[in-house]
Amino acid sequence: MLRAMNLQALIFDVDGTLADTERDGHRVAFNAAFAEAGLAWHWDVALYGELLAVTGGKERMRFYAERHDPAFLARADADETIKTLHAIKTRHYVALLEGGGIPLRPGVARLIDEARAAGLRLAIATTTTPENVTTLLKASLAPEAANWFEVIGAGDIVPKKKPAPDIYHWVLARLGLPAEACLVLEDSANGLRSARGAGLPTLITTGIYTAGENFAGALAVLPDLSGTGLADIRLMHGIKNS
Ligand code: XBP
Ligand code: MG
Repeated sequence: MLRAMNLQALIFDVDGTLADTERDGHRVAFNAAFAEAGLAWHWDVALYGELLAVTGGKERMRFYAERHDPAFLARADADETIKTLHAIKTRHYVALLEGGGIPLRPGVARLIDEARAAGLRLAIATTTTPENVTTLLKASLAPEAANWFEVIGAGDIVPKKKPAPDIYHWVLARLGLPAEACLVLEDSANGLRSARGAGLPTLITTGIYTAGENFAGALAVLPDLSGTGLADIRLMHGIKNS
């Protein structure tokens, strides 16, 4: 059956979707922050994959401490320390991005160019810190690229992060569009749950950490966007799968 509403906006997740930021970006920055703060925590590649079950850097540190360092959470200043660690982590992460450390995934820049040329509206919905988003766009897409996105929903702007649908509801309200007029690009089961929870048609490009996850309810599941352009995306959007 054909979807009644034309495609009017693309909404992008950031981590894992625009770029493979987790293993060689966020993880490295977390470890640099732990070392700088003199904390004996170290997140290797496999452990970090487990910790990705929880979105949001502050929430992820708390989740780790609950399992591996409960004494840390018993301290009266635990919340403050997590905030401080997160600020240090963001500084390291932004520096890494500014050094051109994380390229965009294949096909992402081309799709954004095509969408802009076609007059589609662009938005972002992510759990990561706003500064991380604008720095990635600037360093890896174009100096003015943050201005191409009409709405950027990021970080603590909503209290409940993905897989809750709140960030997508927030972005949709600001776009002033019904969910059916948009298409979301996500890389994870948490992201898919969040987008589908807001009724949004969602295309998945799997990443290094998310390839084995359950993507039931997605329009399609692709390894990346290298062979997929706006015409393909319009087709996917036009076909109702529910
Ligand atoms: C991304 C995340 C983020 C980053 C860390 O999830 O979980 O928390 O790992 O960013 P999604 P901060 O792609 O589903 O939005 O440390 O800035 O929170
Ligand atoms: Mg993601």
